[in-house]
Amino acid sequence: MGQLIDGRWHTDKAAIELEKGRFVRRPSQFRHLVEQGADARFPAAAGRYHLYVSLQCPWAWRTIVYRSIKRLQSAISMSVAIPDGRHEGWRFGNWVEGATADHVEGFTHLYQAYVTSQADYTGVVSVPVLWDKQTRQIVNNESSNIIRMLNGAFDAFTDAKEDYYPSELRADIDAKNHRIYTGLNNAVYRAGAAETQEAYEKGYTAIFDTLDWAEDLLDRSRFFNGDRITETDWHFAASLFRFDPVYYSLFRCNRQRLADFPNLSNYLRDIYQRPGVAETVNVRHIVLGYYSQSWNPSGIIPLGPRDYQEWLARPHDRERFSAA
Ligand SMILES: N[C@@H](CCC(=O)N[C@@H](CS)C(=O)NCC(=O)O)C(=O)O
Repeated sequence: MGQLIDGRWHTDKAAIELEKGRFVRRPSQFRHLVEQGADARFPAAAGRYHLYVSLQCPWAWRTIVYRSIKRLQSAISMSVAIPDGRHEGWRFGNWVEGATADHVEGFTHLYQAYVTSQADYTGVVSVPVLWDKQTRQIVNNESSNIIRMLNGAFDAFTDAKEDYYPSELRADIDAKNHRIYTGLNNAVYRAGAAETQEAYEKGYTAIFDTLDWAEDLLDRSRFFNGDRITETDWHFAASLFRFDPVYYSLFRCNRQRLADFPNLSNYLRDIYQRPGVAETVNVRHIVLGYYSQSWNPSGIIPLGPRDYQEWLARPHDRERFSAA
């Protein structure tokens, strides 16, 4: 993984997100908001915005799944990056099934979007990116912001108006999101990218404490915040879908598989089987994308797991709770 320094791409495996062997995520730098109302700097509109994503990436997946469940595919276009080693950063093209060329700007590399937005940009070139086609700039490259916009700002352009961040649950959602971010979403990288035993063990312990907590909570409730699916569930599911295919093995999160947790297994199937979700989960891109990076020096790509998506499609027991 390289980076941009003053708008120029550097291929070296600069340890930009490592400090003394610990993985430290850098904050996203583009944080504008798309809002309703014609006088907004970035007004919600159909056909104006574009998503640059990867099917591998759990952060990008949040935005992919929101675009799908909110049925915004015709309002917001999308380019899917190649899941490869990223010596040149994320690239676009259609030589891997499921990836796409960039039909909007014709970018071959994601860093072109960053440099077009800010000529002297320095930092990580990450997906997801929400791009404004009209002013040709990045609106926002922080998934937690982007899904809040997709949740509400584009409601005039869809008939799928379900609110995943309802005002009465916001305090609960924010608190659980924080726990899930530190104990799972980001902790898997703390385990997987660690360069010291101690840093790895801290990540591993946080992960399994969080999964044990979730397994217990989901024994009493269909979703994290009751019978209604909320943003927290989308944050959580992003990591769960990647757990057995990648985190268990490549990131050494191997106390047990996700499949060994009965509630988490059934919960994940419940989410996978909701309309609009299955088509956003591409296990081949997940395996290819993680295993082709420097975390796996041999570059050998595992063939498994076998029948993972069939496993996700099996019947679940979550209807023992009320409403979906
Ligand atoms: N805070 C960002 C994190 C996004 C992120 O870390 N994306 C990774 C992929 S999973 C990335 O694109 N890293 C740069 C690279 O791999 O070249 C968000 O949630 O949107």
